[in-house]
Amino acid sequence: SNLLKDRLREIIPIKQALLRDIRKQYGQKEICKVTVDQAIGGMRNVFGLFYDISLLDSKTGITFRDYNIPEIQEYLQKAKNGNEPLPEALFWLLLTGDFPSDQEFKFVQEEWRRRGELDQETIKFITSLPKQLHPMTMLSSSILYLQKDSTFQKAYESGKASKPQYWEYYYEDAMDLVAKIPRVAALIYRHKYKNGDLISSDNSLDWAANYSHMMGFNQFDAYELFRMYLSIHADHEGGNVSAHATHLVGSALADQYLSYSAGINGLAGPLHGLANQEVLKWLIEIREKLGDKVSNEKIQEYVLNTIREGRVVPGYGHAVLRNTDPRYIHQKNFAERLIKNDPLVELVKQCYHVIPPVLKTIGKIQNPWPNVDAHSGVLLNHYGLKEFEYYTVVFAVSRALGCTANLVWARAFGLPIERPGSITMRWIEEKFGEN
Ligand code: AMX
Repeated sequence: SNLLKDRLREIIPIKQALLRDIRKQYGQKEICKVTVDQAIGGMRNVFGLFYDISLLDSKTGITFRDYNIPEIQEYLQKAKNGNEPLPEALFWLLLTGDFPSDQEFKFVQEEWRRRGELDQETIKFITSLPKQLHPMTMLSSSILYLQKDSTFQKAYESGKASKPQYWEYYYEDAMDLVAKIPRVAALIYRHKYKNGDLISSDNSLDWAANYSHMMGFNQFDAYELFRMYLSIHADHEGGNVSAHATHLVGSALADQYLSYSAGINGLAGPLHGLANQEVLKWLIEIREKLGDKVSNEKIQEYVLNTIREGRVVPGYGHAVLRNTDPRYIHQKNFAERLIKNDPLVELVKQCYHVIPPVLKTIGKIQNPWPNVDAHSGVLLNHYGLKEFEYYTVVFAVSRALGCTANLVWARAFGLPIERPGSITMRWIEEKFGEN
Protein backbone atom coordinates (compact mmCIF):
# COMPACT_ATOMS: atom_id res chain seq x y z
CA SER A 1 0.00 0.00 0.00
CA ASN A 2 1.02 3.59 -0.47
CA LEU A 3 1.40 4.87 3.09
CA LEU A 4 2.01 8.51 2.25
CA LYS A 5 -0.64 8.90 -0.43
CA ASP A 6 -3.15 7.04 1.74
CA ARG A 7 -2.37 9.37 4.63
CA LEU A 8 -2.86 12.37 2.34
CA ARG A 9 -6.17 10.90 1.16
CA GLU A 10 -7.29 10.88 4.79
CA ILE A 11 -6.20 14.37 5.74
CA ILE A 12 -6.91 16.31 2.56
CA PRO A 13 -10.73 16.29 3.01
CA ILE A 14 -10.28 17.34 6.64
CA LYS A 15 -8.00 20.23 5.71
CA GLN A 16 -10.23 21.23 2.82
CA ALA A 17 -13.17 21.47 5.21
CA LEU A 18 -11.06 23.45 7.67
CA LEU A 19 -10.08 25.91 4.96
CA ARG A 20 -13.72 26.29 3.91
CA ASP A 21 -14.64 27.05 7.53
CA ILE A 22 -11.80 29.53 7.85
CA ARG A 23 -12.96 31.33 4.73
CA LYS A 24 -16.55 31.35 5.96
CA GLN A 25 -15.60 32.68 9.35
CA TYR A 26 -12.72 35.02 8.52
CA GLY A 27 -12.92 35.47 4.77
CA GLN A 28 -13.77 39.17 5.01
CA LYS A 29 -11.24 40.08 7.72
CA GLU A 30 -8.50 42.48 6.72
CA ILE A 31 -4.92 41.15 7.10
CA CYS A 32 -3.02 44.30 6.32
CA LYS A 33 -3.13 47.57 4.43
CA VAL A 34 -0.85 48.06 1.43
CA THR A 35 0.91 51.38 0.96
CA VAL A 36 2.39 52.81 -2.22
CA ASP A 37 5.83 52.32 -0.64
CA GLN A 38 5.17 48.62 -0.13
CA ALA A 39 3.96 48.16 -3.70
CA ILE A 40 7.18 49.73 -4.99
CA GLY A 41 9.35 48.20 -2.24
CA GLY A 42 9.06 44.51 -3.02
CA MET A 43 5.88 43.98 -0.96
CA ARG A 44 7.67 43.79 2.40
CA ASN A 45 5.16 42.91 5.14
CA VAL A 46 2.33 42.51 2.67
CA PHE A 47 0.63 39.30 3.72
CA GLY A 48 -1.00 38.27 0.49
CA LEU A 49 0.07 34.65 0.08
CA PHE A 50 -1.44 31.48 1.53
CA TYR A 51 1.22 28.83 2.14
CA ASP A 52 0.45 26.25 4.80
CA ILE A 53 3.57 24.11 5.23
CA SER A 54 6.02 26.50 6.87
CA LEU A 55 6.04 29.91 8.52
CA LEU A 56 8.76 32.49 9.17
CA ASP A 57 8.88 34.62 12.29
CA SER A 58 11.16 37.65 12.02
CA LYS A 59 12.68 37.00 15.46
CA THR A 60 12.63 33.23 15.93
CA GLY A 61 13.03 32.08 12.33
CA ILE A 62 11.50 29.24 10.38
CA THR A 63 9.04 26.61 11.58
CA PHE A 64 8.18 23.59 9.45
CA ARG A 65 4.55 22.75 10.30
CA ASP A 66 5.05 24.56 13.62
CA TYR A 67 8.34 22.88 14.54
CA ASN A 68 11.54 24.92 14.71
CA ILE A 69 15.04 23.81 13.74
CA PRO A 70 16.07 22.42 17.18
CA GLU A 71 12.79 20.48 17.37
CA ILE A 72 13.32 19.09 13.88
CA GLN A 73 16.75 17.94 14.95
CA GLU A 74 15.41 16.34 18.08
CA TYR A 75 12.32 14.56 16.77
CA LEU A 76 13.00 13.47 13.19
CA GLN A 77 14.63 10.14 12.36
CA LYS A 78 18.41 10.13 12.23
CA ALA A 79 20.99 7.82 10.70
CA LYS A 80 22.60 5.14 12.86
CA ASN A 81 25.15 6.96 15.04
CA GLY A 82 24.05 10.23 13.47
CA ASN A 83 22.83 13.47 15.03
CA GLU A 84 21.21 15.19 12.07
CA PRO A 85 17.63 14.92 10.83
CA LEU A 86 16.96 12.88 7.70
CA PRO A 87 15.19 14.72 4.85
CA GLU A 88 12.93 11.71 4.17
CA ALA A 89 11.33 12.32 7.55
CA LEU A 90 11.12 16.06 7.01
CA PHE A 91 9.29 15.54 3.72
CA TRP A 92 6.69 13.40 5.46
CA LEU A 93 6.28 16.14 8.08
CA LEU A 94 5.96 18.88 5.44
CA LEU A 95 3.33 16.93 3.52
CA THR A 96 1.26 15.58 6.40
CA GLY A 97 1.95 17.83 9.40
CA ASP A 98 2.95 14.79 11.50
CA PHE A 99 6.25 13.23 12.43
CA PRO A 100 6.54 9.90 10.62
CA SER A 101 6.69 6.58 12.42
CA ASP A 102 9.74 4.48 11.56
CA GLN A 103 7.64 2.50 9.13
CA GLU A 104 6.42 5.67 7.42
CA PHE A 105 9.93 7.06 7.29
CA LYS A 106 11.15 3.84 5.65
CA PHE A 107 8.32 4.03 3.17
CA VAL A 108 9.52 7.41 1.89
CA GLN A 109 13.10 6.16 1.79
CA GLU A 110 12.15 3.07 -0.23
CA GLU A 111 9.97 5.09 -2.62
CA TRP A 112 12.80 7.49 -3.34
CA ARG A 113 15.19 4.60 -3.93
CA ARG A 114 12.72 3.02 -6.30
CA ARG A 115 12.04 6.21 -8.23
CA GLY A 116 15.52 7.71 -8.12
CA GLU A 117 17.42 6.18 -11.05
CA LEU A 118 17.75 8.18 -14.28
CA ASP A 119 17.12 6.70 -17.70
CA GLN A 120 19.89 6.64 -20.33
CA GLU A 121 18.42 9.56 -22.30
CA THR A 122 18.43 11.77 -19.23
CA ILE A 123 22.02 10.83 -18.41
CA LYS A 124 22.96 11.59 -21.99
CA PHE A 125 21.16 14.95 -21.88
CA ILE A 126 22.95 16.01 -18.69
CA THR A 127 26.40 14.80 -19.72
CA SER A 128 26.03 16.61 -23.05
CA LEU A 129 25.41 20.01 -21.47
CA PRO A 130 28.15 22.51 -22.33
CA LYS A 131 30.57 22.55 -19.41
CA GLN A 132 30.88 26.32 -19.40
CA LEU A 133 27.27 26.68 -18.21
CA HIS A 134 26.77 27.67 -14.59
CA PRO A 135 25.77 24.55 -12.60
CA MET A 136 22.47 26.22 -11.63
CA THR A 137 21.69 26.70 -15.33
CA MET A 138 22.51 23.03 -15.86
CA LEU A 139 20.24 22.02 -12.99
CA SER A 140 17.33 24.12 -14.17
CA SER A 141 17.68 22.78 -17.72
CA SER A 142 17.88 19.19 -16.47
CA ILE A 143 14.73 19.57 -14.37
CA LEU A 144 12.99 20.97 -17.45
CA TYR A 145 14.21 17.98 -19.43
CA LEU A 146 12.69 15.62 -16.83
CA GLN A 147 9.33 17.24 -17.52
CA LYS A 148 8.96 14.62 -20.26
CA ASP A 149 8.01 12.25 -17.40
CA SER A 150 5.41 14.46 -15.73
CA THR A 151 2.37 12.36 -14.87
CA PHE A 152 0.27 15.50 -14.41
CA GLN A 153 1.16 16.90 -17.81
CA LYS A 154 0.26 13.60 -19.50
CA ALA A 155 -3.01 13.18 -17.61
CA TYR A 156 -4.03 16.77 -18.29
CA GLU A 157 -3.23 16.55 -21.96
CA SER A 158 -5.20 13.34 -22.36
CA GLY A 159 -8.17 14.86 -20.54
CA LYS A 160 -7.96 12.14 -17.89
CA ALA A 161 -7.27 14.39 -14.91
CA SER A 162 -10.19 16.00 -13.14
CA LYS A 163 -9.68 18.82 -10.68
CA PRO A 164 -10.18 16.81 -7.44
CA GLN A 165 -7.42 14.43 -8.60
CA TYR A 166 -4.85 17.03 -9.60
CA TRP A 167 -3.05 16.72 -6.28
CA GLU A 168 -2.46 12.99 -6.85
CA TYR A 169 -0.52 13.68 -10.02
CA TYR A 170 1.36 16.51 -8.32
CA TYR A 171 2.20 14.06 -5.54
CA GLU A 172 3.56 11.50 -8.03
CA ASP A 173 5.63 14.18 -9.76
CA ALA A 174 6.90 15.52 -6.42
CA MET A 175 8.06 12.05 -5.36
CA ASP A 176 9.78 11.46 -8.71
CA LEU A 177 11.41 14.87 -8.82
CA VAL A 178 12.70 14.71 -5.25
CA ALA A 179 13.90 11.13 -5.71
CA LYS A 180 15.85 12.05 -8.85
CA ILE A 181 17.24 15.48 -8.04
CA PRO A 182 20.31 14.27 -6.06
CA ARG A 183 21.32 12.06 -8.99
CA VAL A 184 20.81 14.90 -11.43
CA ALA A 185 22.81 17.25 -9.24
CA ALA A 186 25.62 14.75 -8.63
CA LEU A 187 25.82 14.01 -12.34
CA ILE A 188 26.17 17.73 -13.07
CA TYR A 189 29.00 17.91 -10.53
CA ARG A 190 30.91 14.94 -11.91
CA HIS A 191 30.32 16.04 -15.51
CA LYS A 192 31.41 19.63 -14.98
CA TYR A 193 34.27 19.20 -12.52
CA LYS A 194 35.43 15.56 -12.60
CA ASN A 195 35.75 14.81 -16.31
CA GLY A 196 32.52 12.88 -16.41
CA ASP A 197 33.85 10.24 -14.02
CA LEU A 198 30.41 9.24 -12.73
CA ILE A 199 29.71 7.42 -9.47
CA SER A 200 26.70 5.08 -9.24
CA SER A 201 24.23 5.44 -6.45
CA ASP A 202 24.47 3.27 -3.34
CA ASN A 203 20.96 2.34 -2.32
CA SER A 204 22.04 1.13 1.09
CA LEU A 205 22.49 4.81 1.97
CA ASP A 206 19.85 7.34 2.91
CA TRP A 207 18.85 10.02 0.38
CA ALA A 208 21.25 12.72 1.63
CA ALA A 209 24.23 10.40 2.21
CA ASN A 210 23.70 8.89 -1.22
CA TYR A 211 23.93 12.38 -2.76
CA SER A 212 27.19 12.98 -0.88
CA HIS A 213 28.44 9.57 -2.05
CA MET A 214 27.55 10.24 -5.71
CA MET A 215 29.44 13.53 -5.52
CA GLY A 216 32.48 11.61 -4.25
CA PHE A 217 32.44 12.47 -0.51
CA ASN A 218 32.33 9.36 1.63
CA GLN A 219 33.26 10.38 5.17
CA PHE A 220 30.56 9.85 7.77
CA ASP A 221 30.77 13.52 8.78
CA ALA A 222 30.23 14.59 5.15
CA TYR A 223 27.08 12.45 5.15
CA GLU A 224 26.00 14.19 8.33
CA LEU A 225 26.63 17.57 6.74
CA PHE A 226 24.45 16.68 3.74
CA ARG A 227 21.67 15.36 6.01
CA MET A 228 21.74 18.57 8.01
CA TYR A 229 22.13 20.91 5.05
CA LEU A 230 19.39 19.28 3.00
CA SER A 231 17.00 19.44 5.96
CA ILE A 232 17.47 23.03 7.09
CA HIS A 233 17.28 24.57 3.60
CA ALA A 234 14.08 22.73 2.67
CA ASP A 235 11.61 25.57 3.07
CA HIS A 236 11.37 29.19 4.24
CA GLU A 237 7.66 30.00 4.03
CA GLY A 238 5.98 31.13 0.81
CA GLY A 239 7.26 34.63 0.10
CA ASN A 240 10.93 33.99 -0.69
CA VAL A 241 11.85 34.11 -4.37
CA SER A 242 12.24 30.35 -5.00
CA ALA A 243 9.10 29.26 -3.12
CA HIS A 244 7.03 32.11 -4.47
CA ALA A 245 8.19 31.59 -8.06
CA THR A 246 7.41 27.86 -7.86
CA HIS A 247 4.00 28.55 -6.34
CA LEU A 248 3.16 31.24 -8.89
CA VAL A 249 4.14 29.17 -11.93
CA GLY A 250 2.32 26.16 -10.47
CA SER A 251 -0.83 28.22 -10.07
CA ALA A 252 -1.11 28.24 -13.87
CA LEU A 253 -1.24 24.41 -13.61
CA ALA A 254 2.31 24.12 -14.87
CA ASP A 255 3.52 20.78 -13.50
CA GLN A 256 6.12 20.29 -10.75
CA TYR A 257 9.06 20.25 -13.19
CA LEU A 258 8.12 23.47 -14.99
CA SER A 259 7.32 25.13 -11.69
CA TYR A 260 10.39 24.08 -9.75
CA SER A 261 12.70 24.93 -12.64
CA ALA A 262 11.34 28.48 -12.31
CA GLY A 263 12.04 28.36 -8.56
CA ILE A 264 15.61 27.25 -9.25
CA ASN A 265 16.12 30.17 -11.61
CA GLY A 266 15.18 32.55 -8.81
CA LEU A 267 17.39 30.73 -6.34
CA ALA A 268 20.28 31.34 -8.75
CA GLY A 269 20.12 35.10 -8.07
CA PRO A 270 22.95 36.56 -5.93
CA LEU A 271 20.55 38.21 -3.49
CA HIS A 272 18.91 34.82 -2.83
CA GLY A 273 20.55 31.36 -2.97
CA LEU A 274 23.64 32.37 -4.92
CA ALA A 275 24.73 34.26 -1.78
CA ASN A 276 26.35 31.09 -0.45
CA GLN A 277 28.78 30.95 -3.36
CA GLU A 278 29.37 34.69 -2.96
CA VAL A 279 30.18 34.28 0.76
CA LEU A 280 32.97 31.84 0.11
CA LYS A 281 34.39 33.98 -2.68
CA TRP A 282 34.34 36.95 -0.34
CA LEU A 283 36.02 35.08 2.54
CA ILE A 284 38.74 33.71 0.28
CA GLU A 285 39.26 37.21 -1.07
CA ILE A 286 39.79 38.47 2.50
CA ARG A 287 42.40 35.82 3.15
CA GLU A 288 44.14 36.46 -0.16
CA LYS A 289 44.30 40.20 0.40
CA LEU A 290 44.86 40.31 4.16
CA GLY A 291 46.45 36.96 4.95
CA ASP A 292 45.40 34.56 7.71
CA LYS A 293 45.08 35.69 11.33
CA VAL A 294 43.50 38.91 10.15
CA SER A 295 42.62 41.46 12.85
CA ASN A 296 39.07 42.53 13.69
CA GLU A 297 39.89 46.07 12.59
CA LYS A 298 40.98 44.87 9.15
CA ILE A 299 37.73 42.93 8.72
CA GLN A 300 35.74 46.00 9.73
CA GLU A 301 37.58 48.04 7.15
CA TYR A 302 37.02 45.36 4.53
CA VAL A 303 33.27 45.33 5.20
CA LEU A 304 33.06 49.11 4.86
CA ASN A 305 35.08 48.94 1.61
CA THR A 306 32.75 46.29 0.20
CA ILE A 307 29.79 48.57 0.86
CA ARG A 308 31.61 51.64 -0.46
CA GLU A 309 32.21 49.75 -3.71
CA GLY A 310 28.44 49.37 -4.01
CA ARG A 311 28.49 45.64 -3.23
CA VAL A 312 26.55 43.82 -0.55
CA VAL A 313 28.21 41.87 2.24
CA PRO A 314 27.07 38.38 1.29
CA GLY A 315 25.53 36.20 3.98
CA TYR A 316 24.33 39.15 6.05
CA GLY A 317 20.91 40.78 6.12
CA HIS A 318 17.48 39.40 5.36
CA ALA A 319 14.21 40.61 3.90
CA VAL A 320 12.17 39.22 6.82
CA LEU A 321 14.49 38.03 9.63
CA ARG A 322 15.56 40.55 12.24
CA ASN A 323 17.84 38.28 14.20
CA THR A 324 20.60 35.73 13.60
CA ASP A 325 19.11 33.03 11.41
CA PRO A 326 18.59 29.85 13.51
CA ARG A 327 19.81 27.92 10.48
CA TYR A 328 23.11 29.81 10.86
CA ILE A 329 23.24 28.85 14.56
CA HIS A 330 22.53 25.22 13.70
CA GLN A 331 25.46 25.16 11.28
CA LYS A 332 27.68 26.95 13.79
CA ASN A 333 26.88 24.24 16.36
CA PHE A 334 27.62 21.57 13.77
CA ALA A 335 31.01 23.15 13.05
CA GLU A 336 31.84 23.47 16.74
CA ARG A 337 31.02 19.82 17.29
CA LEU A 338 32.76 18.29 14.29
CA ILE A 339 35.35 20.65 12.80
CA LYS A 340 38.67 21.62 14.35
CA ASN A 341 41.34 23.91 12.95
CA ASP A 342 39.82 25.06 9.69
CA PRO A 343 40.93 28.65 9.07
CA LEU A 344 37.86 29.50 6.96
CA VAL A 345 35.50 28.16 9.62
CA GLU A 346 37.41 30.26 12.18
CA LEU A 347 37.08 33.30 9.94
CA VAL A 348 33.30 32.80 9.73
CA LYS A 349 33.19 32.71 13.52
CA GLN A 350 35.25 35.88 13.76
CA CYS A 351 33.00 37.61 11.21
CA TYR A 352 29.97 36.75 13.35
CA HIS A 353 31.42 38.91 16.12
CA VAL A 354 32.83 41.65 13.95
CA ILE A 355 30.37 42.27 11.10
CA PRO A 356 26.98 42.94 12.79
CA PRO A 357 28.24 45.96 14.78
CA VAL A 358 29.65 47.45 11.57
CA LEU A 359 26.44 46.87 9.61
CA LYS A 360 24.46 48.44 12.46
CA THR A 361 26.30 51.69 11.80
CA ILE A 362 24.89 51.70 8.22
CA GLY A 363 21.46 53.07 9.02
CA LYS A 364 19.60 51.68 6.03
CA ILE A 365 20.39 47.99 6.66
CA GLN A 366 17.37 46.51 8.43
CA ASN A 367 19.06 43.36 9.66
CA PRO A 368 22.79 43.27 10.51
CA TRP A 369 22.78 39.58 11.43
CA PRO A 370 24.02 36.58 9.41
CA ASN A 371 21.62 34.47 7.35
CA VAL A 372 21.84 30.79 6.41
CA ASP A 373 24.32 31.42 3.59
CA ALA A 374 26.98 32.97 5.83
CA HIS A 375 27.94 29.53 7.11
CA SER A 376 27.05 26.82 4.64
CA GLY A 377 29.86 27.39 2.11
CA VAL A 378 32.72 26.84 4.55
CA LEU A 379 31.18 23.57 5.72
CA LEU A 380 30.85 22.23 2.17
CA ASN A 381 34.39 23.43 1.50
CA HIS A 382 35.69 21.67 4.60
CA TYR A 383 34.49 18.27 3.40
CA GLY A 384 35.99 18.68 -0.05
CA LEU A 385 33.39 20.52 -2.13
CA LYS A 386 35.74 23.23 -3.33
CA GLU A 387 33.87 24.42 -6.40
CA PHE A 388 31.87 27.24 -4.86
CA GLU A 389 29.98 27.93 -8.07
CA TYR A 390 28.23 24.65 -7.28
CA TYR A 391 27.05 25.51 -3.75
CA THR A 392 23.64 26.83 -4.72
CA VAL A 393 22.90 23.51 -6.43
CA VAL A 394 23.00 21.80 -3.01
CA PHE A 395 20.59 24.47 -1.78
CA ALA A 396 18.32 23.72 -4.75
CA VAL A 397 18.32 19.97 -4.03
CA SER A 398 17.06 20.78 -0.54
CA ARG A 399 14.53 23.44 -1.56
CA ALA A 400 12.86 20.89 -3.86
CA LEU A 401 11.38 19.32 -0.70
CA GLY A 402 9.44 22.39 0.37
CA CYS A 403 8.53 23.76 -3.06
CA THR A 404 7.11 20.49 -4.37
CA ALA A 405 5.32 19.61 -1.10
CA ASN A 406 3.61 22.99 -1.19
CA LEU A 407 2.41 22.45 -4.76
CA VAL A 408 0.76 19.17 -3.74
CA TRP A 409 -1.23 21.13 -1.19
CA ALA A 410 -1.89 24.04 -3.54
CA ARG A 411 -3.66 21.58 -5.86
CA ALA A 412 -5.35 19.74 -2.98
CA PHE A 413 -6.80 23.05 -1.82
CA GLY A 414 -7.79 23.87 -5.40
CA LEU A 415 -6.08 27.26 -5.20
CA PRO A 416 -6.74 29.42 -8.27
CA ILE A 417 -4.32 30.98 -10.70
CA GLU A 418 -2.38 33.76 -8.93
CA ARG A 419 -3.08 37.14 -10.41
CA PRO A 420 -2.45 40.24 -8.26
CA GLY A 421 -2.98 43.71 -9.73
CA SER A 422 -0.24 46.16 -10.63
CA ILE A 423 -0.20 49.95 -10.83
CA THR A 424 1.65 52.69 -12.72
CA MET A 425 3.10 56.05 -11.58
CA ARG A 426 0.28 57.77 -13.45
CA TRP A 427 -2.27 55.61 -11.59
CA ILE A 428 -0.75 56.62 -8.23
CA GLU A 429 -0.70 60.33 -9.10
CA GLU A 430 -4.25 60.30 -10.40
CA LYS A 431 -5.56 58.41 -7.38
CA PHE A 432 -3.83 60.45 -4.68
CA GLY A 433 -3.00 63.80 -6.41
CA GLU A 434 -4.70 67.05 -5.43
CA ASN A 435 -6.52 67.55 -8.70
N1 AMX B 1 25.39 44.38 2.70
C1 AMX B 1 25.29 45.63 2.21
N2 AMX B 1 24.13 46.29 2.09
C2 AMX B 1 23.03 45.66 2.52
C3 AMX B 1 23.06 44.37 3.08
C4 AMX B 1 24.32 43.72 3.16
N3 AMX B 1 24.45 42.50 3.63
N4 AMX B 1 21.82 44.02 3.43
C5 AMX B 1 21.01 45.06 3.09
N5 AMX B 1 21.74 46.05 2.53
C6 AMX B 1 21.27 47.28 1.94
C7 AMX B 1 20.35 46.98 0.79
O1 AMX B 1 21.10 46.71 -0.39
C8 AMX B 1 19.52 48.22 0.69
O2 AMX B 1 20.30 49.22 0.07
P1 AMX B 1 19.63 50.27 -0.99
O3 AMX B 1 18.50 50.91 -0.24
O4 AMX B 1 20.75 51.19 -1.32
O5 AMX B 1 19.16 49.42 -2.13
C9 AMX B 1 19.35 48.60 2.17
O6 AMX B 1 20.45 47.99 2.87
C10 AMX B 1 18.06 48.15 2.80
O7 AMX B 1 17.91 46.74 2.61
P2 AMX B 1 17.11 45.84 3.65
O8 AMX B 1 15.72 46.37 3.73
O9 AMX B 1 17.90 45.73 4.91
O10 AMX B 1 17.17 44.42 2.94
P3 AMX B 1 16.29 43.88 1.71
O11 AMX B 1 15.07 43.29 2.30
O12 AMX B 1 16.13 44.90 0.66
O13 AMX B 1 17.25 42.77 1.14
C11 AMX B 1 18.76 40.95 1.24
C12 AMX B 1 17.51 41.57 1.83
C13 AMX B 1 18.95 39.56 1.80
C14 AMX B 1 18.60 40.85 -0.28
C15 AMX B 1 19.97 41.87 1.60
O14 AMX B 1 20.13 41.90 3.00
C16 AMX B 1 21.26 41.42 0.94
O15 AMX B 1 21.51 41.80 -0.20
N6 AMX B 1 22.13 40.62 1.66
C17 AMX B 1 23.33 40.08 1.09
C18 AMX B 1 22.99 38.89 0.14
C19 AMX B 1 22.54 37.68 0.92
O16 AMX B 1 23.16 37.28 1.88
N7 AMX B 1 21.45 37.06 0.46
C20 AMX B 1 20.95 35.80 1.02
C21 AMX B 1 19.67 35.97 1.78
C22 AMX B 1 19.15 34.64 2.28
C23 AMX B 1 18.70 33.81 1.12
O17 AMX B 1 17.75 34.14 0.44
N8 AMX B 1 19.36 32.74 0.82
